[in-house]
Amino acid sequence: MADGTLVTLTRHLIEEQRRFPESRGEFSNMFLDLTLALKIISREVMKAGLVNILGETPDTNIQGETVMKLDRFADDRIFKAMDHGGHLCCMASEECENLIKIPSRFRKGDYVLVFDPLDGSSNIDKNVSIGTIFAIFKRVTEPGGDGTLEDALQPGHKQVAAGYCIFGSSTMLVYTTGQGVHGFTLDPSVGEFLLSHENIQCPEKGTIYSINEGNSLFWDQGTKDFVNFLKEQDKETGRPYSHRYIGSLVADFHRNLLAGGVFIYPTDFKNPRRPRPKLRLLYEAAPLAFIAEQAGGKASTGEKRIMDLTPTTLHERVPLVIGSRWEVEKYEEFYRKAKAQSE
Ligand code: P6P
Repeated sequence: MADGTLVTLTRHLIEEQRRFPESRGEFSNMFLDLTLALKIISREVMKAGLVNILGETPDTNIQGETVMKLDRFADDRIFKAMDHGGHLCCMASEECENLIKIPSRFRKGDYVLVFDPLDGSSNIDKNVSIGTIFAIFKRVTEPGGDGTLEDALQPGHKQVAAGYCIFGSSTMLVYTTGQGVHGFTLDPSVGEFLLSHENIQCPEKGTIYSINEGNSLFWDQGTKDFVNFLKEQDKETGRPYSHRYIGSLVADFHRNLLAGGVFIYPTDFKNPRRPRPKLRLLYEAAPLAFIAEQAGGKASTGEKRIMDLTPTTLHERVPLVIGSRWEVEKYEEFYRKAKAQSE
């Protein structure tokens, strides 16, 4: 922190818990179990080039993507850290086609964890920043038994917590429980996440846009119009914007959260008969949307608020426009105008 005070994540969770006198500490214990997995994943990611954990497995996941060894490692570490604490009734992972049951020998709890264990797989063996994304819900079915899809398929505004852990020049956990957004940087020498970014605020407006320009032929008209607008010269609105695109959602989102700007992954019309968004609603768009809104930003499909969408399947994909309020609202203007003109 700015004044040099050392605040660990454990201390921060205890302080947060004090806001809820009726709290039994379930959430805090569950969250600390998750951070143990994140520390172990960080250790392996940071030395990945030195041990035989890079490269691909012979498997492909539900998304049809090749499962990288580190993907599988991260998925396995999170499962083993979270399956026995008695806090969860079920889990869902990008790496698993179906809902993940809590082993019958363990107590079923009141929470649901959904996660992308290591997003940015294609960058893993190129030493580019990658990250874990997660969201936590309260179960909606009767307590005690196994969780069901009903417990996992909840709209973003029902999230009780959301966050990501970025494995880059440092390992940083950024999370919200609806009381603002806070960043903790891992000090590997003591194995503690230390508060480094208290109450993160996303700038109202930035000067960066992040999108895969290589797909521009396949964008909808609204996206094309908006990106062309950002490339025009206009001193008053700081245009033309700078283009920054890492191809790792957590890294692109994190930079824009701190510096301001907008990340866009629109629906891809490469096959006009099968328009295809790429990013997943439940464990990518919605958790980051919770963080963006808590930091004063916005997250939209172009016409709908991400946090209002209820997934119909675990791996449902959505178009995502997320970041500073000014840019997201401007994108929505262009998107709606182009859609109206096409109807
Ligand atoms: P493209 C990584 O595979 C990922 O899911 C996100 O992390 C990233 O934002 C996006 O895909 C990159 O996709 O099509 O631009 O390579």
